[in-house]
Order: sequence, then C-alpha cells, then structure tokens
Amino acid sequence: MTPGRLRPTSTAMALREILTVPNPLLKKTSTKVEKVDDELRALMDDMLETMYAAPGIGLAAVQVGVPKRVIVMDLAREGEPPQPRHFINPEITWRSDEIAVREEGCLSVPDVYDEVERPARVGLRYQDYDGAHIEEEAEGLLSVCIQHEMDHLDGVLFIDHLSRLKRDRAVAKVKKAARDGEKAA
Ligand code: K1U
Ligand code: ZN
Repeated sequence: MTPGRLRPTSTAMALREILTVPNPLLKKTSTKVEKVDDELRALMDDMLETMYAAPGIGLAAVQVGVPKRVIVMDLAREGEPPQPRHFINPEITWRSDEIAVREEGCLSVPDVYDEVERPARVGLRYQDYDGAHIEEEAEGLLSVCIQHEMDHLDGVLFIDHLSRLKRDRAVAKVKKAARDGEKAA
C-alpha cells in the first residue's frame, strides 16, 4: 500500500494461492481495468502480500486467478526499505533495438530458471495505486520484470520464450513436484 495511506475498511490482507503450470488460466488474456477503486486496491494489497511471502519480485493478477491487467512489484535490494509498486493497464510505448539476456524465474513455474532475450529498455505507460497516469522509461531489472509480468497479462510465460524441449521439461518438472507434494501430504 502507498505509505501513509490506510485501507478504508478493516479487512485484513490475505495470502492468495499462486497458480502453476499447466493451469489453463495462465494462458488467458487479462482484461483492462475500467475503474481504480478500493476493491482493486484490496486485490493489489493481497497480491503484494502473496508476492512477499513466496518470495518473489513481481506478480501479475492472473497468477492469483484474477485475469485483470494488474501487476505488483518490489525490486528493493536486501537491507533496503520496501518499494512496493503497482502497474494498472500497463502498456509498452517503445522498445529499444538493443537486446539484453537475463536469467528469469517465475512463481507459476517454480524452481525453473533460464535465460531470456528481451529489449534492454522499454517505455511504459500505466496507472498507479491511486489511478494516476504515469509514463516512464525502464531499464535493467525493472525492464526485465515488467516485460515478464506484462507477458503474463497476455497469457505468455517466460518458458514460452525457450525451446519446445526446455518448455516441455519445465512443465513436466512442475507437474512431478505437484504429484510428489500430494503423495507426501
Ligand atoms: O512469477 C513471477 O512473475 C515473479 C517472478 C518475477 C521475475 C523474476 C526474474 C525475472 C523476471 C521476472 C519472480 O519473482 S521469480 C522469484 C525471484 O526472482 C526472486 C525470489 C526471491 C528473491 C529474489 C528473486
Ligand atoms: Zn512469472
């Protein structure tokens, strides 16, 4: 939540379940948010709590089963104060020709990491927690993370940028881990 801003109701924040592959909802295109209201802010608060608990550095609403164009993120380094960020209806306005390669992971594809090529810098337009319209440039980890999260809004996972073999292996690994977890329970 934005510092100094209190949630208007007394409802506590809640952890939500993070969907994992091959859940079909992860392939769905998320819909535009029409109104930035307290219900949406409650969703974003829950998403941030869920992301911190995972732990992760970003989360798209569809990963908690809500196919709306909403992303939360916190790229603060260890020891730094939290820097929660909210991106509603994000759009990429330009992409650099320069490409950067970085290792990515995904809470919906647990324990799988691989390198992905993406434009090094992008222009962004989005609405923030209060619905204000923002434009900014992203580079480094912000650029990687926002492109990864915006892919989620279009039903694309980072493993979709890998070879068919790597993608199939990743899904098989997650399925096996889920089966093993069920047996142990
Ligand atoms: O599932 C997600 O979309 C979140 C994902 C975001 C991301 C990570 C790396 C590159 C691009 C996008 C994660 O947060 S995976 C977990 C992770 O990166 C991490 C976890 C704990 C500490 C530091 C990083
Ligand atoms: Zn992801």
